[in-house]
Amino acid sequence: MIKPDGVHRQLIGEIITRFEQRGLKIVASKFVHLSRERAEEHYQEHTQKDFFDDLVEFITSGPVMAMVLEGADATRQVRSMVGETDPAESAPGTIRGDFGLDLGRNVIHASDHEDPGANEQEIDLFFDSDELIEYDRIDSEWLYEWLRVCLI
Ligand code: D4T
Repeated sequence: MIKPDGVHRQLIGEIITRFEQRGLKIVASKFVHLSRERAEEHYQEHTQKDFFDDLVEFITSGPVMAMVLEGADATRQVRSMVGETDPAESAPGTIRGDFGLDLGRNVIHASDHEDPGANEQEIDLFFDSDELIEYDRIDSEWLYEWLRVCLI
């Protein structure tokens, strides 16, 4: 999910291009202004943290671009492209390392790959099942060795 700072800073195209070029497949996308209720549910693990109110205020302060990306080990691959929570700790080349400076304005959210089921939960929070589109990328056989082996 590209956060309101990423949207206002016109980084949507740049960020989506990175995911597409990596080989990830966009299977759903939605430009949405989150309600307070949905934002609080999304960040419920942080309810007791002192930054919770500011976080909810920020994430509901403007539109976000939510999307579902598919690919081998996609959650882990995306997290590695996103960088650390704090942009100051994020390596150059990562999204937060290239476009962020401040922990509270870290441009993008991605599901936690170390929390099994988090990605499915978040997909359900943002999308109905009929909004996920099934299709094949035309370059799939060049992205996956096993697929090319099957086709030969
Ligand atoms: P999100 O969930 O936004 O992808 O971020 P992370 O998964 O990388 O990190 P997180 O859940 O620990 O934090 C959620 C969100 O809260 C902001 N934040 C975090 C903040 O404003 N102050 C803080 O001290 C922390 C730890 C940044 C990301």
